[in-house]
Amino acid sequence: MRRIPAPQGLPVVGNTLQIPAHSPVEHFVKVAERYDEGIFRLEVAGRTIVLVYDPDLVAEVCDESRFVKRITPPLSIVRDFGGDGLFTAEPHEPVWGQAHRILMPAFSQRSMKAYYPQMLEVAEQLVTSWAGRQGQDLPVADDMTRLTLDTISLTGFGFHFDSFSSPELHPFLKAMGGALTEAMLRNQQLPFVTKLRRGHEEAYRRDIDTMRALVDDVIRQRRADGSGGTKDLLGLMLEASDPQTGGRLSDENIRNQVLTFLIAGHETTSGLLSFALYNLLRDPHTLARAYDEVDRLLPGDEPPTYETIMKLDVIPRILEETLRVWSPIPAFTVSAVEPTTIGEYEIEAGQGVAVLLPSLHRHPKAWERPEEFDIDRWLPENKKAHHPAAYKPFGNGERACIGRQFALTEARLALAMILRRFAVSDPDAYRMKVKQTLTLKPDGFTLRVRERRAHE
Ligand code: MNH
Repeated sequence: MRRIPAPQGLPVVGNTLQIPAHSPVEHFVKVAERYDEGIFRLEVAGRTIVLVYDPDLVAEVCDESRFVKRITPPLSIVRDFGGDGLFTAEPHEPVWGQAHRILMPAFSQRSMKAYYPQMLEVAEQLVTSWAGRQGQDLPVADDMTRLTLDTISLTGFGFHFDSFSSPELHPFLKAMGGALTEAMLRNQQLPFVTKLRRGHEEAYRRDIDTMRALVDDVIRQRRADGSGGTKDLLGLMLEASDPQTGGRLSDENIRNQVLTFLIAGHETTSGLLSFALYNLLRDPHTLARAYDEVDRLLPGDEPPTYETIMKLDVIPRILEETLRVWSPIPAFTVSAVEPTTIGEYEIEAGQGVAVLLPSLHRHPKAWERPEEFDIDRWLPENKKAHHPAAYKPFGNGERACIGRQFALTEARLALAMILRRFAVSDPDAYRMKVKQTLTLKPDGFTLRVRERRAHE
């Protein structure tokens, strides 16, 4: 057995004070570069966390008979607003299984086809908005957020944010950003510090109230419309029962699920699209291949059909490679069910182990030329060569992302609509600056567009 390497900390506070409050992941990735072992340990805010990024060790912690998701920090903090929604429910809470079984059908490939008209409606609002702002600096992450928030709320709940009709982002987003950032900060704070920050506590509670008020509007509006039988997420939650137990979701749980989907259903896809555009601007050859693909598959001005979007090949590989080099969720955590070992390291029962995705996704044992953006890694003949545990942007096992197909369908469509209509450029040559609010996004990234073809 070997000791898990650990950077030197201070008495009592351990490594807590070494972690920069607003960029913890960037720090963890730097620490990871010092340890070829692919694993290290930190003492943060009175807890021990183990981080892994060697693909063989990750394969072991992805063994669901030995490691399960538990609601530990930061998720136990996110639970202040996510409640017992899917993302922040404990595996043993019956409501997790019930909601999972009720909602799974809403995320099948067939459901994606049903959502497609609304996905298209919002994507068209994006390109219309950009067509009217040619030559201006467009705030990429903000506009991708408008797109993805409007898409999940319209397809999931029949609710219109109409984000493209306003120059300001919806107050829901400011509240969400505030709450997610506070959860990230608290994750690294000694508990007495959290108690001392009274003003932050008040702002945090206000942000949560703002988000809950919106959720209540969404549900109230559906009940007022009386649209019984609607098969969207909210319709299923209000009417379907669990095929296994026959149980229904409580009103309180439905509120938690709606808030969970409003957040989880847009925040990460927005990051994915922003990073994808960043990667394309840095890689003219791949950008040219993407233009070529949309010109071939989507000639003319007619709205693309779902079937055509499913035929894309270059664009989905751009998305897969983007999720490798810039995973919007930079880590997920599982806990040991019993005392166990991974590789030559002992792990105690209950010990949380975080899979550090940026380091895993660039691990030299699993990836050739790891720093290079190369979409051909994702050609079917090359894909098989990857280490099976070296790519986990959507998490693992039964607690993996339920919205994966949703995100990828929406992102394919948005990129295709953007690239078929616009030549994109960033004359200011943006340099990547990652902003972390639990999830990652490029901070201050703008681009410019001009129409590629003459439109009537
Ligand atoms: Mn998503 C869980 C990444 C898009 C809804 N998501 C997860 C996890 C990761 C993840 C990682 C696992 C977290 C953990 O183990 O603690 N999700 C993504 C990424 C994208 C994404 C990278 C986009 C790109 N997610 C979406 C979309 C939706 C969604 C879109 C909804 C429409 N995700 C969820 C839900 C869970 C989840 C709900 C929790 C699932 C569960 O535990 O049952």
